[in-house]
Amino acid sequence: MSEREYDVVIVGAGFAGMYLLHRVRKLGMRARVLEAGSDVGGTWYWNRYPGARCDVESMQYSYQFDDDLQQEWSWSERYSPQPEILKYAQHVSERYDLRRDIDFNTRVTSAAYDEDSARWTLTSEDGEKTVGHYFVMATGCLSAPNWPKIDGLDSFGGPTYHTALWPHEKVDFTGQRVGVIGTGSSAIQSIPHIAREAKHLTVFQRTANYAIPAHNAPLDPEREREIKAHYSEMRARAKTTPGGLDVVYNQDSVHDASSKEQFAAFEHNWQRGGLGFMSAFGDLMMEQSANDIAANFVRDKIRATVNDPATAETLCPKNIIGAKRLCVDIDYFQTYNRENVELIDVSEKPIEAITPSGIRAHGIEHQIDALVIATGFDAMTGALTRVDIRGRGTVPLAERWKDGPSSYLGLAMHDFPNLFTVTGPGSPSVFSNMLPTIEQHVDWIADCLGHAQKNGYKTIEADAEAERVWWAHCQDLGKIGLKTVTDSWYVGANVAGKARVFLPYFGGIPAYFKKCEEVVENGYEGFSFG
Ligand code: NA7
Repeated sequence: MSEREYDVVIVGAGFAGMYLLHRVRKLGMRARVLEAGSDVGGTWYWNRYPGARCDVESMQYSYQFDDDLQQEWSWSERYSPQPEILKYAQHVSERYDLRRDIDFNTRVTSAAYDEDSARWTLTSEDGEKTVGHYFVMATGCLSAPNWPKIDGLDSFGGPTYHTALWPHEKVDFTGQRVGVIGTGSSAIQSIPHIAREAKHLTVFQRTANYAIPAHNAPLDPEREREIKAHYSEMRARAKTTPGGLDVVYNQDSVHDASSKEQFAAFEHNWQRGGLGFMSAFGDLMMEQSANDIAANFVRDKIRATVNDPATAETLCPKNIIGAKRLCVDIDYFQTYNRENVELIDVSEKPIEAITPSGIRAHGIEHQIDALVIATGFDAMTGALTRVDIRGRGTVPLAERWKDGPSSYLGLAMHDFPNLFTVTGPGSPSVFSNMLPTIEQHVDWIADCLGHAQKNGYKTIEADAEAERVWWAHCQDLGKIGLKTVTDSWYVGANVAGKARVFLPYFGGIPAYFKKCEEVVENGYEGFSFG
């Protein structure tokens, strides 16, 4: 076993880890990235299920730190598919020669802080130790797969695929009877593809989901030229919106519009497609009666698409629209018009068991040859708590967070000196266009390391009081409006036994970015340097 020492050790070679490596190199620091996968790409490396693609338009879901990079890269579609985003990540790693500082196939299992040397020692699965003065978890918000607790899951005789751990080679469902558990974004993207191949597809739905059409298409070269000619303006506009997307948000109340105007606004957003649907009015997430109008519009669209009225009703979500992350679909609801697709509602009675040859629900065993688990992630905290991280004292992070996490700005925690989290709980992260938000966090962390380097500091740590106040603020923001009314992974409700706590920051990108800037302007307010 070798002991390797670096200025910065980064866990994860997704978009966050790659950019951070690039930034800290520029500070003249020695850095090492430890990555569980065999290549770069993070979420786009693991989520290879059929139909996987970004739900943010690719011209916006891309790096902006280097204008040459954003000018030279061309996306082929409005919403790029996973293989193309992975190719982009690989291109970036080559363009900036990143791979030479990345250890692949290296899953970190523990990290311990030594107060005397002010250093972290990370241990990977094979026992190798890596020491870093600074330690950054760039492990993503949606990266720890969530397996459902269903009796007999291990007894299934055929192949089982989790959407977040999809094989690298093509999975061919031709002629097979396939069962899909879950109807979140991953299922909604993959179901139309699986249905086209499979002999029979049975979908087990616990909660119906809202999906807005992507209206995906090849990227119009004229539009690409236009965006590239004014790229920085578009990026700047996006930073003025709550979700960091270049979408015009109407602040008016839906109640001030006539029925005709309401319909026109929703129809406009429906035809444009994508995540910006809720930008039609300003109060859709604030009160139930406003939300109902948007929800009914989408339910009517589902009823108009799905031929069988009973299936259409089962597919109509009953909960608040927007409280769970909206899905962006391509032919999802249309898929239920196929003869070979069957929908089983398990909302009232859960799936009873998985057997060696099928899935049993409502006393009926549905025979399948292949099982697809599309049950999502232990979001925002799972990737952090699954590593045994011990800061000052011996209490592991997972233990400390058993009643819910806490963090200062989603960037750092008291008692964990020299540790940073990229897009950690308490930051806008999943409420925003992730790539620009990742860049903002990485820039902040790299600038902070540069500040410590310039001033000869050895330790950086969030103050307990600053963390307490910030976290309380995040929880207060979560109580505004309808965001936390529905069970969702935003509040940890999708993982059995997970504390119900509002995980992201809900104050919007402009307020968050401003706060991060003010912290720096005020001499890194809320942080102590040693
Ligand atoms: P999601 O959105 O968490 O969806 C998981 C789905 O799996 C959801 O429909 C769950 O129902 C369902 N689920 C979970 N456990 C069970 C059991 N035991 N039985 C039946 N159904 C179950 O994960 P995705 O991977 O689709 O998407 C995650 C994010 O990635 C997405 O928001 C995008 O931002 C990208 P539930 O709703 O919990 O009742």
